[in-house]
Amino acid sequence: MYTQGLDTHGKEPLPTAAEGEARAARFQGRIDAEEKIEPKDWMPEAYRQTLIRQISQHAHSEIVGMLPEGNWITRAPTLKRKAVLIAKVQDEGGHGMYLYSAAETLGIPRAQMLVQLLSGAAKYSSIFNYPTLTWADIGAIGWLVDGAAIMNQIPLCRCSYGPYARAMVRICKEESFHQRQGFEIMLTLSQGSHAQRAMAQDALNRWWWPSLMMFGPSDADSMHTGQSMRWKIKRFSNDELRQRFIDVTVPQAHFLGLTIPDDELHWDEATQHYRAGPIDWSEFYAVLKGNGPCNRERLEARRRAHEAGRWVREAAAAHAQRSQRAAPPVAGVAGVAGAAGAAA
Ligand code: BYC
Repeated sequence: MYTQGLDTHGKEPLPTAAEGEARAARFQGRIDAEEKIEPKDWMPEAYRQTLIRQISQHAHSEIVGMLPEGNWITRAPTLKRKAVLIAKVQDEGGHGMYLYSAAETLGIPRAQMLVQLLSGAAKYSSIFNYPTLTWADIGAIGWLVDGAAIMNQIPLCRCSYGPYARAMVRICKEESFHQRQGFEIMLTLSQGSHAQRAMAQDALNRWWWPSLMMFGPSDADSMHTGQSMRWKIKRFSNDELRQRFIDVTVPQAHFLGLTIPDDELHWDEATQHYRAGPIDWSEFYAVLKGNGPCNRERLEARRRAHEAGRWVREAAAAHAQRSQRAAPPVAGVAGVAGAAGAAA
């Protein structure tokens, strides 16, 4: 439904330099006035490409993010935990679908985004290249990873691009529930046996620093933040959001009776913030280059899934073609039968 009207993209007559400048100024004026940019509106090519990059990376993250948690569906400790985990992983799949749809409104087909993911050309969040070794990791992912995701994504509900902003509203509601279920797993473990408390602490030890890295490089090294903030795609810088996350999460760790694995972490009375020790950025960049603990495994799992789904795609395409041939033409409504077949 989103893609209608995009067929004119790239076919407009070239404007003169003065017209181009005026158009760019009008566009920035709309952004400054907090108007939403919609798919049929004119937008600078760099704005379109920035959104395609960010939204498709975000979609890939949701889909790859299903893997670490999916690993524990068969081993969840109770039927209730299993049902909740299945629902959560399914939600992540849904988030990926909304986000691919939002990216498609910018003129890139979903198949092309998938090729970028499966070839290793596209990025997805660094966090999903870490393994889920124990059940406590499922709690830590909900509490920390979804907690970090919410901190980063609530401001995206006010992103200047309409389809992305609207997709984020529902995603954030679901992420909030995910965060609470993760915290509740950690609460249960931290109030349990000695072994359960140790498992919760071990998960926090392993997920804390990668969760801080999720927010992206420090502001000094973030190449896209300045322009993305001027375009109101991003509302806050990576470091601002990371600091907010630290400030809300440290008291939660105290409540759980767990220790944040950072000897330098302290409360700074003057600024009223918790101050964390330095992040090991060499680990972050190694993961981005494909050398994290699970990068190869994650891409391999996605490639296998894509290959296993080939027959479904082929069957759906064949069915759509056959329905189009078989359906009697409806006067004045060309293509309806084909569209219905494709949707079936
Ligand atoms: N991992 O200039 P910067 C979820 C890249 S889904 C990998 O600061 P930007 C969840 C960045 O792409 C979580 N790469 O970039 C799902 C850029 O490289 P390129 C995903 C990262 O775009 C299931 C370069 O580093 N959330 O939470 O201004 C279950 C320089 O960075 C990372 C989103 O995608 C990273 N962590 O800011 C549970 C939210 N960080 O593209 C939970 C939407 C940076 O030039 N995305 N890079 O090759 C954003 O808000 C922004 O894109 C980022 C990065 C804050 C991530």
